[in-house]
Amino acid sequence: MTGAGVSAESGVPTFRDAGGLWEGHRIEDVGTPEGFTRDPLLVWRFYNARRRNLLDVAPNAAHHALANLERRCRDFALITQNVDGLHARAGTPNPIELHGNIWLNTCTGCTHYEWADATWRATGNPSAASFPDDPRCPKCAGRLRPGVVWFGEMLPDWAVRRAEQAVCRCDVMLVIGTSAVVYPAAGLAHLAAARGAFVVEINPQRTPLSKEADAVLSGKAGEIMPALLQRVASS
Ligand code: BJW
Ligand code: ZN
Repeated sequence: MTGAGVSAESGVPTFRDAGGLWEGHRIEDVGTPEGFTRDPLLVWRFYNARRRNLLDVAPNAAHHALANLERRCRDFALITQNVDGLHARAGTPNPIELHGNIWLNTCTGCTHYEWADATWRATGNPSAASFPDDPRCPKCAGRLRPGVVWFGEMLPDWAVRRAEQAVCRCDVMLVIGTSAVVYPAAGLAHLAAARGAFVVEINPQRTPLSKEADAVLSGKAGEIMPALLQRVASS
């Protein structure tokens, strides 16, 4: 399971480190449904600025190592709290995205959803991407919102179910680059430990999970994951 730290070496800010995404913003304003109802334009500007920054970043050695590890394992699941889509871009075929995907727009009035970066996907040209603030649904003219999960919202049911199933049957769980404070995602590592899995934390900082983890590899994901992959490949 990964968190924002796995994308840090790609140049994507984390949330809670210095210079993080929440800095300069109140979480209640840009990370809750109430904030969106109060000031949708502010929220759209926050997310569209993040989308524009993401156009210039690429998956790093940790994303690639995880995609490679999956190809070598009989049974492997990639659970991520990240919304940036970098695991899929690195070749992970079916990441379980617990907190949604920043490239999705979903309608607040009907069931319509669409990829915000459709032009970029179709043309491969980042400068062809345009992200209007406060876009409208083509089907019902309702307000679109970013397809992410905010505080106080339920995670997608199917994603939680897939994640729990994977965690319950796993022998080893790697917990990479997350502060392990946001639930229910953080609870998955505790569930794995309770079910007897060997839990490995990979993070330059200690977290509330560190005490419970069977091993703590203290360092950057982009350095530790390729080294770990090399050990697996040569064993
Ligand atoms: C590196 C590195 C490098 C740096 N290499 N590492 C049970 C107990 C307590 C509270 C709750 C609970 N159950 C629910 C709650 C409430 C709430 C919650 O958890 N609050 C806590 C903060 C107290 N949870 C929710 O509301 C969730 N919904 C829910 O539970 O629904 C049921 C319910 C509803 C109502 C009431 C009660 C229950 C929804 C959570 C949604 C989270 N959404 C966000 C925003 C997503 C959209 C967006 O991107 O804008 O998800 S918040 C933000 O935090 C984002 C992240 O996915 C998430 C986790 O952050 P992450 O990934 O851990 O990042 P950081 O920045 O915190 O940490 C980075 C780490 O990387 C650090 O440790 C660094 O050291 C490390 N690092 N460089 C490796 N190179
Ligand atoms: Zn609609």
